[in-house]
Amino acid sequence: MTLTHLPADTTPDDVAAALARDGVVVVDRLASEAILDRAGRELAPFIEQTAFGPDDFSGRRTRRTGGLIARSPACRDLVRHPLVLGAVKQVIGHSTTFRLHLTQAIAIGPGEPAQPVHRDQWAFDFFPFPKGYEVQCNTLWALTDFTAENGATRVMPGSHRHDDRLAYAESDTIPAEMPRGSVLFYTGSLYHGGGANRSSATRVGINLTYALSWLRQEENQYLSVPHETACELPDDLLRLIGYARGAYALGYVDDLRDPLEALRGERRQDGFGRLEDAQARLREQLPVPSIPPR
Ligand SMILES: O=C(O)CCC(=O)C(=O)O
Ligand SMILES: [Fe+2]
Repeated sequence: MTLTHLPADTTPDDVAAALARDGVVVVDRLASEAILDRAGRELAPFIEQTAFGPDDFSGRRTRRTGGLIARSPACRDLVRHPLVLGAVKQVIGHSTTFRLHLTQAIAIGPGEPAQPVHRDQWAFDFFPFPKGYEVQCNTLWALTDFTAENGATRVMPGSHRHDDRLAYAESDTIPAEMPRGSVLFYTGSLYHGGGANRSSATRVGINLTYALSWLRQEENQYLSVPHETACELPDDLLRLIGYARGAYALGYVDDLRDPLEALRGERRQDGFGRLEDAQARLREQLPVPSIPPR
């Protein structure tokens, strides 16, 4: 088992190809020091106030701090990183739209044992999705270096093709070591888990995940982002966090209004239009900016 690392000037195609092959890939040093510093500064007071997890899965020496769209403008940029959105679109763009699934700073403290190995898509009530049908794509941005000693995520490249509900141990996995600013991509079907932190410092990652829009979001964005804050956010970010229909009709408001129209206080009377046109429009609205040439 080896973990593929790609350079920061890689393309969405290469990230998506690695994910199709292995279910996991690291892009090294993608985030600038400036955005990492901003994110660190914005999140620090919230992480400090977060309680440790209540059980072995959440981690009794781990703090999980959410609501990052509301709390951290830097995370609003990370969540829309063009390389990420371009790759995510290829991994789960087989449905009409995808959206943000959760935002979570994961701070694994010294002495934390390894998290049980799992698939993140088990969150969907353990529904047995068909092999190869990806429903979720994750990013975990390294705010500190990730090392085997300090709790780097443990991964099993290729395990996205394994059977469901298998029990693996830490010894079946390898550490996703990466320097600060790198981002670990993995599909919802990859077997993985947080690593044991045998160092004296806390390991911090920012987990931003995306899933098909017809599945329920793990983090409720409508309540995690206060209404007043949502009203100030740009349309593309709002659509990404969930103010868009999940397919032709999912998530509409009262008289067939699109959620974004409702948030903006607009009222159109023409409903959603023809199915094909509506689907094409929803796809076009996906915020997938092109990567400027270097
Ligand atoms: O923090 C990590 O390295 C991964 C955590 C994880 O996999 C989870 O909480 O689902
Ligand atoms: Fe996980």
